[in-house]
Amino acid sequence: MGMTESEKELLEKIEPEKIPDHVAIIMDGNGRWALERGLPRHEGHRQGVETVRATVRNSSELGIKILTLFAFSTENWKRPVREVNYLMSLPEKYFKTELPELMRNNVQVRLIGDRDKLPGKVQKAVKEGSEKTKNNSGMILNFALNYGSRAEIIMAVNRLIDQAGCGKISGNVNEKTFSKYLYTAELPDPDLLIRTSGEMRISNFLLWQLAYSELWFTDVYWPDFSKVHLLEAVYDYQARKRRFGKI
Ligand code: V0D
Repeated sequence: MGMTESEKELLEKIEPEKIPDHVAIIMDGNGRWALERGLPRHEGHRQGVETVRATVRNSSELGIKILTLFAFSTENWKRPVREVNYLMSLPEKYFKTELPELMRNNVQVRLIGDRDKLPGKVQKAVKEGSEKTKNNSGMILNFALNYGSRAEIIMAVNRLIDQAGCGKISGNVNEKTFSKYLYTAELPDPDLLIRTSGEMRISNFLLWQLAYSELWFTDVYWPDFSKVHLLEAVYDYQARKRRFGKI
């Protein structure tokens, strides 16, 4: 594929050996994108899936090792039933069209969040998608579905209490042992968090894991987030690391 001039310029400035290992993204602004165009909200989500496809491809090409996408929060159940139903059709649709490319690009799909409360068809789609890709050794694509960070921390505490109750934990709990009880157990913390659509909040996403992450915000709505924005975020991340290194 051809590159735009701005993509080329950014790529020349990016240091390939210092790509962030783990990038997390809050994909916000599908609804606002649709509203501005006089389209129904689901059109924004449909376009949002296209941006997911492109971002997965671009991240994998750049050498990002883990991409975590916030697809559905525990708060999102409060949206209109019709919208929630539409969103719940997306994982199955995603794998129908994307599985061949995920396999070609050696991408492994995983899920973080409370899967038990998701509709059966979503659980089935996610289970099949992660099983089919489980032996892929390239980028890990982590979808946060029905995810809330405080609930995750409470779940971890309760699992710790259980383990302690049957004598499986000896001594004190430290940060390292605690983090093993989170959904992100075997993953390193994100190096970079991206949030689209102008909101500058964390919104109950990876509260524990983002403790030391660089945060990058853009006004661009998720459906308009493109390769040039990903490159900008990575370039800014590297510039911050360079400045930090000099002190
Ligand atoms: C809507 C923008 C992919 C954010 C992207 C169920 C909100 C498009 C998935 C997906 C959603 C999830 C799991 C999986 C495979 C694909 C997805 C939801 C929403 C909520 F294993 N996009 N996407 N899931 N949107």
